[in-house]
Amino acid sequence: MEKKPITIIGMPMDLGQGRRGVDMGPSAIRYASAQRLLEQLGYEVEDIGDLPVPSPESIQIGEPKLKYLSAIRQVCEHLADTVSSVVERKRFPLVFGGDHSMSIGTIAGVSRHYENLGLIWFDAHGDLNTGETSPSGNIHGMSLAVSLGTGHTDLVRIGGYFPKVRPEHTVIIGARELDPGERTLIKEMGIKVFTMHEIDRIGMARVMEEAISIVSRGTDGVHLSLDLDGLDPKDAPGVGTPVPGGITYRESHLAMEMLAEAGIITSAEFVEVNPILDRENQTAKVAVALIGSVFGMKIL
Ligand code: HAR
Ligand code: MN
Ligand code: MN
Ligand code: MN
Repeated sequence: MEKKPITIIGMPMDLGQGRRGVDMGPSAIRYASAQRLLEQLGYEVEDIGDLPVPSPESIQIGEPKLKYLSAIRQVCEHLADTVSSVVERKRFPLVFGGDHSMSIGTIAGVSRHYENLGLIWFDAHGDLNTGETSPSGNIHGMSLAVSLGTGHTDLVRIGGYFPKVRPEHTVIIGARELDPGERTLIKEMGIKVFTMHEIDRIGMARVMEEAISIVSRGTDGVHLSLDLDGLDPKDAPGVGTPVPGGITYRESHLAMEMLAEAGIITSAEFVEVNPILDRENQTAKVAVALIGSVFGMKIL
């Protein structure tokens, strides 16, 4: 990857799910020395701080099928504009979360600069629910559907256009917990999903070769949205919705190293780090190690 200057944005979003603490994710990732590592790798790095997010106690939850819809729309619009201005300044946007509902904003900000954005969704979950299919009403379980143009119009239209990405340019890696409505949407849209089954069966190296070829075909940029719960909870315990049987530390490193070698990633976000549920900041440290790999860190 060329050494494009990097802009770090913190998104202390916790309105998209029910567990407190994920708003401290950006601080935890910073505390694990993300910026220093990137500078050691030779990048020019600026950190523009955290965007404001209202605390859940200070606002109304609203409609139970789409909790905190109005506040999430507002903060995602703000994130979209912030990310967009980073891209305009010819810098690489690197966003620290925060729960995965924030991706609606990140992707809205990035996608307006590309004809066809590729998307890698690294996650235990599909995040392909809508208000109708969600078992929880938590918008962090809807953000991929919204980015593909499916869901509540207030979310789908963030940034003033939709869809942000097409299903044929999207891959999900690490899925192992999908709701019935998400399975239906995957079939209807024809989204390529590398579940844990495929990772076990053909190995992460082949999964990544195929994933890279799908997201680079006919695209002019690729966004990496990495939910730390894609990893096994043994390696990344500090997440709100852990699911056993996940991607190992080593497999996740290989995936990031292969993305670095391919040189295709043009923006990235690392989400769902919850330091309250973590052990000695282990999950943020894993996030920073993966950030190192995706920006070209090598053992030798
Ligand atoms: N699928 C469930 C729901 O919609 C759980 C989603 C949990 N999501 C995340 N993001 N942690 O991947 O509520
Ligand atoms: Mn997610
Ligand atoms: Mn576009
Ligand atoms: Mn998840």
